[in-house]
Amino acid sequence: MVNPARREDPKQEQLESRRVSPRDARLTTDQGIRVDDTDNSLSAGERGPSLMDDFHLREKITHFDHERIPERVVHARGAGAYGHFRLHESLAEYTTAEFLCDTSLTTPVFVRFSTVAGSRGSADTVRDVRGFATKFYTRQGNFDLVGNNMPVFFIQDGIKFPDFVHAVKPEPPNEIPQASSAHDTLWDFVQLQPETMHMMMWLMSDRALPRSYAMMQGFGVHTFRFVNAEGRATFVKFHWKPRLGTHSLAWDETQKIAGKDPDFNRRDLWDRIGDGDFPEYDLCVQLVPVEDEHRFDFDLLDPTKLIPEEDVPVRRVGTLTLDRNPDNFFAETEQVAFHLANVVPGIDFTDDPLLQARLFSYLDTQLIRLGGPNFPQIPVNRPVADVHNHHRDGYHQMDVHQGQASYHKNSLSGGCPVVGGEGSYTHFPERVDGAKIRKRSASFADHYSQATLFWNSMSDWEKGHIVGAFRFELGKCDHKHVREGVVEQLNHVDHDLAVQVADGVGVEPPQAPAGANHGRTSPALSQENLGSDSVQGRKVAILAADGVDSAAVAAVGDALKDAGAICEVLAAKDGFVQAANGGRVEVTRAMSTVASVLYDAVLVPGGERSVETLAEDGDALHFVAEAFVHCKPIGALDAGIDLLGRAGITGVSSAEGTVSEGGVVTGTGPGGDFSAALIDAMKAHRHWRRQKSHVPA
Ligand code: HDE
Repeated sequence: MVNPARREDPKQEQLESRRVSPRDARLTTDQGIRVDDTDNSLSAGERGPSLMDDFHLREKITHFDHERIPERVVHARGAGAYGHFRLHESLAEYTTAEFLCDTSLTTPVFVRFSTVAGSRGSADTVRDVRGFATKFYTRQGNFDLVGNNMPVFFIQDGIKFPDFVHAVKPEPPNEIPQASSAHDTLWDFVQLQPETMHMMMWLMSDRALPRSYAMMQGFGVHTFRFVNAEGRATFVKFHWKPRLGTHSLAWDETQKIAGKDPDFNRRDLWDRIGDGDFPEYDLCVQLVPVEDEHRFDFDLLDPTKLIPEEDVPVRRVGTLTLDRNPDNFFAETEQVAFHLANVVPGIDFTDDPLLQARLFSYLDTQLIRLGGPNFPQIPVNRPVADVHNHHRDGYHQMDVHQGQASYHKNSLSGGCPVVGGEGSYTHFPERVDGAKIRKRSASFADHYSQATLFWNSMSDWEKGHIVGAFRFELGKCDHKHVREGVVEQLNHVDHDLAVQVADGVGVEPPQAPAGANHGRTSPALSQENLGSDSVQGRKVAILAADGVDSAAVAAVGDALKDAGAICEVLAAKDGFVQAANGGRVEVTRAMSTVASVLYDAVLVPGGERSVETLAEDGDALHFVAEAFVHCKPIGALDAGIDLLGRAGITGVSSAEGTVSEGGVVTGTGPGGDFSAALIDAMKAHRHWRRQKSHVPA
């Protein structure tokens, strides 16, 4: 479904000529010859051997044999969508990039979200960094912003990337564990490479467990350089801020979803776009004048550091809207080729050594993955800007280049294509001087201050989740010296953190802090401060059985839908349930096909017979109890309140009217109050302070 508000989209127009529909078509070979039978091979007699004459059989099998291409060495698992970017505030003062200067322009984009460590078929909800790669099809050529959902990285220098990736990937002897950092090699790497500590804090936080790609921030990570029309440079960090707020899943929940619906995030993105609930993000920039390059207590070129938003404000300059699902996963999402070096005039690089190595890697990797140098001609990768040069031939050349001359300078093609002129890319003439050395800059030496800043900025519940994550991951490490080494590193971040982790993983807690905690915080880092006022796209399960109060289902359901939530009625069987008033309530899904972990909130409507039936049903009891343990909003009306007690949830109010406490909303009668209170509880997304509960689920 395309956003009807979009009038024209040059990228979609370009793709249209490449789209192939089977409608009204006849089955043919690749040569266009109509096929009379595709179910039986040509053979010599009914039980005789197959014949080489069967060109259709040979072609069909051969193509099948060659269907696979190598998966991405990292970020193999992903999901993509098209959309558009609208600029609200011109940045012409800082950059000549037209799509960031002209507020009348709408720029088509393709975005691919991904996990990093797992294989193509791995589950979506693993603890991992998420890729957030955006290809802007600008009129000046493609600009790729190949970012992540965390603002820093594990290493400072690209030469360590193969080491890091080998450590985090499944271990060589048995290829275990899949898509998980909870194993010895990763933590061995970490304990010996303290520059990882800041990123490990992010990875152990809830940022590694996004509820939805639509509820996740994005970051360009490196410091880039804007260059304006006068040639003046400004350092820039790119951010994406989701309109729906930044929300996460519970760790226990992510593990269960990995079994119940391994495509959870991919499906969520697909469904949102299909339903017209388009994910939106604000593009934001942090701008640092070149004169201020050395004013920070860290190096701007160090990708393990962020610029606290309290120090340099984040300016919202435009909005990205994802509004079209791809037609074909392989053709588009798998074949899309991002490259950090795809920049347009006005955007340039810096000497960040991680960035520099990436400038090499992305082109190189596409050559093996996509099989040759013509991958920019694959429809999803093609710019909307004209492409003319003297690159020729190679595997899968799609263009038919005319003319005698494929060299510059030429007179035989009239000197064309002409080099230079207005709008040409000019590299920033940075002055460089230095001896060839292999040495990390002293300005990159502090590995702990920002890890401490992150820890200090967390709310109590976030700290609890981080400690739990470290205990889980280290608890999976067989080597005690690896656990000890990590605890020692954590002691440089924060003593209390190190002690708590040590306590959980059988390691002697450090006696004294390795250094004093600087006590600084950055409130912008805490998810406590990153909510939104919207329940758009949140999924609510309504539990029902025969005898359910259909008026309550309708009234609360309508209020939730009006607020943008999605309601699904779940019952023991598909079809419908009989309502208390004799009518019918349609069942969306049988409870056995889903689970509470696939929903954001639960509603138990009244109706005594319905509640009695649910109370006898282990699936229903578990559903409610588990939602409670995962700190989800729960609404219960009239007799429905009893089900909470039967599920082991104690201390629930049975007072008249609507009562909302810690995300549990009870009501007698489905008045407007109840729906409003439930929606309010849902805005908080999760009631994490509830986590000390002893409900067994
Ligand atoms: Fe990547 N990275 N990376 N990376 N990266 C790839 O390119 C690499 C880094 C990121 O959806 C690969 O086409 C090196 C940082 C994303 O298709 C590969 C280094 C950040 C994606 C590669 C880094 C990223 C990739 C694998 C250290 C966040 C998925 C397949 C020098 C700012 C793009 C491919 C997509 C993919 C190399 C570090 C983000 C091998 C060598 C830092 C989102 O080229």
